[in-house]
Amino acid sequence: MLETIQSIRTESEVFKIDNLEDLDKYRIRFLSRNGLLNELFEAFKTVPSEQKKQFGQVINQLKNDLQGRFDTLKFKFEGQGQADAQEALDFSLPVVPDMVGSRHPLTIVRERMFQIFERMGFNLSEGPEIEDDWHNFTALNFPLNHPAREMQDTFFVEKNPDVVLRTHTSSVQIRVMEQQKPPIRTISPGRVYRNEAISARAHCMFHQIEGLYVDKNVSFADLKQTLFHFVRELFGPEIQVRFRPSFFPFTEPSAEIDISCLICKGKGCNVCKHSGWVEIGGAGMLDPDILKNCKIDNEEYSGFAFGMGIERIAMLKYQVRDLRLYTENDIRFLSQFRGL
Ligand code: 2U9
Repeated sequence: MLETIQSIRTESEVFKIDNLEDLDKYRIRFLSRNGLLNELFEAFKTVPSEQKKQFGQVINQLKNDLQGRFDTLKFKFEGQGQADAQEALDFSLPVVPDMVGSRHPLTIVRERMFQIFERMGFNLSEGPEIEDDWHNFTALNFPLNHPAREMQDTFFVEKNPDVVLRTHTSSVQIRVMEQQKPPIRTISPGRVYRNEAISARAHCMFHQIEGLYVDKNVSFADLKQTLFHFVRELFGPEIQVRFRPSFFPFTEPSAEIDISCLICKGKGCNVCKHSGWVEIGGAGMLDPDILKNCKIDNEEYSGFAFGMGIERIAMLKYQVRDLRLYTENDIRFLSQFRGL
């Protein structure tokens, strides 16, 4: 038995261990359940009892030595792995600038627009992009034969005439008026859909921001002052604003809102078609029938509403010449808005 013990010790001492893989082979060969040490303990059972003490001490010594070498090397190799990993990080290397992302220009403009109205006391309201006829058309006074209700202007969902992709975010504000009592001051930004061919100046999906104010004694002067303030905050104090009479089914009186051309400062250029003015949206006093549709007393309350296209505002603010740039994800376009 002593010979066996000695031969195992010799073999273990010459066993080359350079890494964790070798160490595992060592463990399997000597320390595992089927390893040489266990074989030795099995043989030890047959040793006559008067020799047990002598052999037992030698075997235990071997076991401790084998296990000791294993533990020492395990600690060394695992610790070494961590040290290697640490050495791989060289904190003195110069920093390679990472590509920093940028926010989308429509996000930047939408948030800025909302921030200006928020400071005037408006809150945010959002609603579904798939709408029913009532919230998108009927409650807003669109007559049954209005062209916007036609297939070529509106996307209908699954040929069901009662389910449309909303054509404006006014539908959200109908929902607000149905659920809340005045005073209401709310801003509804979001995607809208119209059945248009895609070009530099039109898209079948774009973003609107609409505003609604309902309270006692709301006047056209309130509407003008709100939009004057908004435009000056967004484009700067030099900007001029004008209201042109217009017509919408949901407002009376109605107006289109123009600002002095940002490119030529009102002198006349290609962008403003030499008029000195560019249109940014529409507005008007809420038709009393709309308040009635939402069960709001139109004798006691009046209101104003306005709407703008976010793409259009961003085009004017950042001189974007083609609507398609907003949806093409071209990094050369998007990276120009880094840091804004
Ligand atoms: C309710 C009632 C009426 C919102 C308004 C406009 C005038 C308008 C256009 C601007 C450019 C649409 O994106 S665009 O093509 N909008 O001219 N929008 S008044 O009127 C409302 C809103 C909500 C309940």
